[in-house]
Amino acid sequence: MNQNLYAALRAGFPADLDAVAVETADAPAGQPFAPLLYTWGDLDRASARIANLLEFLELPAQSRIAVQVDKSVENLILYLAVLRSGHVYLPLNNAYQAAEIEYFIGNAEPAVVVCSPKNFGWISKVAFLKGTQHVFTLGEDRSGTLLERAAPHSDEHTVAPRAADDLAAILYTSGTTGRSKGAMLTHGNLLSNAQVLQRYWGWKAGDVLIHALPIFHVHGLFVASHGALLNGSKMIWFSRYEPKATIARMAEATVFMGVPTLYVRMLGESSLNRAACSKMRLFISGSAPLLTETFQAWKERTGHTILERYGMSETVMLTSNPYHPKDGERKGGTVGFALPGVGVRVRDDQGAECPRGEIGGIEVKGPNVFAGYWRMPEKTREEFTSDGWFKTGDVGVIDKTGRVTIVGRSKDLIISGGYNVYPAEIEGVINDMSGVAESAVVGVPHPDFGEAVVAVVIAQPGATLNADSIISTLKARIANFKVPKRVFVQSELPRNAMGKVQKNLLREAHQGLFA
Ligand code: MLC
Ligand code: AMP
Repeated sequence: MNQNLYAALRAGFPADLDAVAVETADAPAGQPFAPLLYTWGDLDRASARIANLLEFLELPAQSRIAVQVDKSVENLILYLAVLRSGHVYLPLNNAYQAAEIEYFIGNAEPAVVVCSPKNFGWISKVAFLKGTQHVFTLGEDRSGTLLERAAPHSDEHTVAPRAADDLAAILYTSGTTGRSKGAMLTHGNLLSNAQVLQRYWGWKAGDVLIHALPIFHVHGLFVASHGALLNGSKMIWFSRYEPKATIARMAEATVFMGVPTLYVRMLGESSLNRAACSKMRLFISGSAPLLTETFQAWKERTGHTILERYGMSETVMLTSNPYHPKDGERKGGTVGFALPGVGVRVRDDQGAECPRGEIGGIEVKGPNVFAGYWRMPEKTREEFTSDGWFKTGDVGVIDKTGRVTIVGRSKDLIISGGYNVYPAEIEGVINDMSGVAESAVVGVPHPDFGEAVVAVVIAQPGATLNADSIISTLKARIANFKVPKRVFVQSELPRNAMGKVQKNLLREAHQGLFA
């Protein structure tokens, strides 16, 4: 049987291909809003055209197709086209700046790059220099060369045969040291996880998903989109998140997925109440810790208990609070139980498995766990135990009933509004600025983003540094969500007897900055 993920998603489409699969809920930036309706047949035919274009280009097998565009339904269709053509989808956050893009393109060596028309000038230059043969454009408003070039191709296409362990996508995730690593996900990783979630979360006929997340990360691209596609469920499609408009569409929907910031922002709207959510059956949160106060406030305001789950780019979804009451209670502050087929264990520093109730490093195993980091066999080996479990870098505890609670991270990572920021990367960029001797980057509590990035910078002797100009220099060099919300220029960093920077003291000192 063809194990191509698209074949399985396609099998989930309803018999009536003229039914609406996606309805847009906002307009491309600066344009008047008129809803666009895409039927299931549209998704199939439009992805066939792009798949036929990719085949016409006679790309080497398993070519990487790198995509950095604004969110649109056509972007989703492009993803489906890459799957069905058997190539490898490589989504890039649209906040990434030139140096970041240069690294990803140099590392992944994509045969095709698709970018926004407004970025064609600089991205095509980078891509052609790195050996990419084809650069297409795709605008939020369906403009650009990709659709133009695909238009003459047939809207029928035979899905390329793929095995479960063939690559489907590469998702770059930053590391605690050095550069980003490309997590290689197979058709089998993605399909097994989507099927488990379809059952575990009780997807059913008549479900409608509000899709308000970006589609360049696991949460929006895989968890949300696959859920709806595999179940043949309609999506109400926001190209950017707007809390008031999202609440207004809940009367027509049943499922919503978001990072905690999306919930915090909706709680700030007076229109959020029980009546607005009366048709909804499931609110899912993940990608970052959901504060128990948000969990509680949501329950009080809407009458719904948010289901929190836990996952990673390398593993897709790992654990989930129960959907069905028979499987247990949804508890705030916990991430629930290992999903069916997923192994989760907690081990101490010596590698001994912790007794239930004791804290240790979370390790996981299962058909969802990725195939390794792209062209980094050493890194891949380091992140797996000798008996084949993946070390998540998260620290947690499993209770007697099997329920998992995350209590921290052994990796130096900040999660801001659901995006990961690695302090080592930001420190590296700051340290390269003239006049900087050293720096330390930490995350501190933030009411909107959960955590906010803060930098403490030390000047070289005789140099004068200005916090605002450090921020504006950073904005030109790294994605905006990585840029520190505040920079402090100090005379020294706190260090312990071994000379190691005491980041805990910096976090304590700036704890109340955004309170
Ligand atoms: C935007 N900004 C952020 C930010 N997002 N700052 C810190 N953290 C963030 N996440 C900043 C911008 O730099 C800008 O600053 C200002 O906020 C406004 O920008 P914006 O683009 O208008 O922001 P907005 O559209 O409001 O975006 C906020 C958001 C977005 C929460 C909607 O960040 C978002 O969609 N987050 C979801 C991320 C996600 O999907 N994560 C899943 C990863 S998968 P300035 O200074 O320029 O004005 C994963 C695995 C798993 O983790 O388990 O799911
Ligand atoms: P990413 O590399 O972007 O896939 O981020 C994965 C990381 O997000 C995990 O290793 C966790 O640290 C974090 N994460 C995901 N879901 C949750 C959650 N529900 N609670 C706490 N942390 C989470």
